Amino acid sequence: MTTLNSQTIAQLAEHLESAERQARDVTKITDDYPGMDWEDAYAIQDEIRRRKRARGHQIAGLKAGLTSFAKMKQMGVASPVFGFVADYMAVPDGGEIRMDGLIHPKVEAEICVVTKAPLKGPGCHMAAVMAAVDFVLPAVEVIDSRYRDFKFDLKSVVADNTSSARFVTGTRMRDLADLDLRTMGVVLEKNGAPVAMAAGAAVLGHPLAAVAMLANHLGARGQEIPAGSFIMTGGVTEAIAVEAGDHVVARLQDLGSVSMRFV
Ligand code: OOG
Ligand code: MG
Repeated sequence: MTTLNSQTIAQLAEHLESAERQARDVTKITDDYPGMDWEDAYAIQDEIRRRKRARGHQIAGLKAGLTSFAKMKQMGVASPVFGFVADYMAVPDGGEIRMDGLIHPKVEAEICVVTKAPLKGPGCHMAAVMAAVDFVLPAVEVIDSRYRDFKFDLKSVVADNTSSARFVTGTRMRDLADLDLRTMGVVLEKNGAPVAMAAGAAVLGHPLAAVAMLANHLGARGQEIPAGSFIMTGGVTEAIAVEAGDHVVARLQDLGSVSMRFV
């Protein structure tokens, strides 16, 4: 049950999506609607998805966020959130990302999967996810909260589609059976220097646990993860702020590297 009426939900979606499209920050929506609940937050995100589709965009993937202890600590929150990425957010590996379309972007290295079978909760678990993974690939997500100074609470960030802005995927596909996602080392470099590092287990003990959580989250709402979905399991390390001129490389053990330049 949402607490906000559909008109308010539509107006807040317009407010947040316009802030994204115009690359300007706004105050957090819970300042004005302190009583809003999780249903409201996901309803606003759904309305943002509907607006993008109506404008001709495709949904490129699903994401879990705030799944690592580093990220939860950095943002001062205690539970994961779920969102989506759209086609126009995709940047090719080695590509340039224009700062003028963004507010205050940060980068984070992520372990991602593409599925070959649908996943449906409730009751989705690790083994079901393992059976459904087609291949594993690396990515860097560029998050760009629309909220002033990147400060938010969980409901505000869910409504803001979990800060989705850009993403860069690597081009090497690996079989899950050949990898240990828990011990997989991840190093994030900015301008040649390592700025953050961690192992896959930082993400909920195992990155695939984030996929099971996503399936269970969707299942509670009568939805599923369709076969063929690209899923980002969440930043392994804390997110690192970038500015024009920065060159970012993420190196994921056994998955290769992903790079981009901010201009
Ligand atoms: C929310 C999005 C978090 C991740 O991978 O943890 C996220 C934020 O920190 O702005 O995408
Ligand atoms: Mg992320």
